[in-house]
Amino acid sequence: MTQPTERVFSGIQPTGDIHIGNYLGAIKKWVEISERYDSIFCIVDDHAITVDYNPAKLPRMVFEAALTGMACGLDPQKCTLFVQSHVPEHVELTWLFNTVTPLGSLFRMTQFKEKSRNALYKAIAKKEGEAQSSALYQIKSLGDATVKQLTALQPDLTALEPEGQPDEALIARINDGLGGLMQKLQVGLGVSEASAALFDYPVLQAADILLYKATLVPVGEDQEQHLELCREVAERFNRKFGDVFPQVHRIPGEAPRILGLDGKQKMSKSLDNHIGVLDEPKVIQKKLASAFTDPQRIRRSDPGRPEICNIFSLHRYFTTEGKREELEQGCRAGTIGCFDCKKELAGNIITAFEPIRNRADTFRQNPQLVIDALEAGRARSSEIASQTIGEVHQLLGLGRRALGQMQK
Ligand code: AQP
Repeated sequence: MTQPTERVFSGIQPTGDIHIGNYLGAIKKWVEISERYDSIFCIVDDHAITVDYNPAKLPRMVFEAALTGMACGLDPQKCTLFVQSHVPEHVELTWLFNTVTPLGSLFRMTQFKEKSRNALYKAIAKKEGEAQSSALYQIKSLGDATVKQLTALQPDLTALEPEGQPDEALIARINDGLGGLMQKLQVGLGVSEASAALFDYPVLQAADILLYKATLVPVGEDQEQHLELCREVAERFNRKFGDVFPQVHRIPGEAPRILGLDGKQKMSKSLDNHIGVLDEPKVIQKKLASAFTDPQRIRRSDPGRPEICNIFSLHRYFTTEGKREELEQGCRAGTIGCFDCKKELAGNIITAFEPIRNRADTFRQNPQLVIDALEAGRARSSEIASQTIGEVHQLLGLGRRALGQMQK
């Protein structure tokens, strides 16, 4: 490792199979960057429990995420790899950061809106018969109540005279009314099913990064908004308590955003729309066979539009330029069908991930290699984390040392 000047931090959630979006958007860059910088990578299990999950399965998922990362090329000799919940300072710093994080900034986070919307839909879809109707009825009445609330607020808004004396009771009523409405309008109904932890997710993410005073964060494009919040938290903290935390910068991965096989949402572990980096060849072929392509192309002879086809866009990462040109021309002319295009892609993905699958098999036969790497990673991260928390406690007047130094 060359002498590091800046530190890198990034994480991945143990929420399912690590897929080609995670690999091309983040992990491939992690492997490359750990050759040049002091790099810390984390399996973020505290993040994973912000949505519905199975506690009995979580340890296995944490292990699988670490194993997959190592199979992808994360070398414990060149980087620090550990599990978030093994270093409790992440949660502690989150709480402290909560005190400088404006609620308004959190309400703007699109990932919260998306995930709470998904949670709402999942919760409704899981119910059956009367229970489902009652859930839908609840949504309807919540919507109706919101509209009524809006109407009821009108007289108070009319009564408010910007030039006159502030009326405490009137302002309190407007505040309560607008607060409730804005929450519904900004976040949507999904908020009723989402956890407070999901809402606070970006603050935990800021704590993850800043605990190690990392400046470089290799993550996918989807995380840019969370990094903006991280910068805001660092700035607000520094302004209030002292210059402790650096500014962070995103390092883009090879692919900004890989779309799922449904062609609609981003590829995600928790949505059934991904190809796992450890998927067996047969599984890859099967998943691609039913993947979404250009909807206007019904017969093989129909001229295709590669520019709007998600399968064609994936070729960019797995297929040589010459072959891509051939596929593009054939697709436009209607001489190459989606079946052939998918078959080529499946073959190339299978070949690209073969060494990763083989390394994963080796780690599976020697699981202690993974456990030992995580333990070494925990020891190193804990050391840095406790130093940062000590510094923060001192500034905030918290902890035993601060009490020992209290002013008379
Ligand atoms: N589709 C994607 N394209 C490019 N990059 C992606 N990343 C995730 N999906 C894509 C990047 O992978 C890293 C790890 O992601 P994460 O596990 O922290 O959370 P996520 O972004 O929520 O990933 P998933 O797969 O969508 O997980 P679930 O389903 O649990 O929410 C991040 O750097 C992310 O940018």
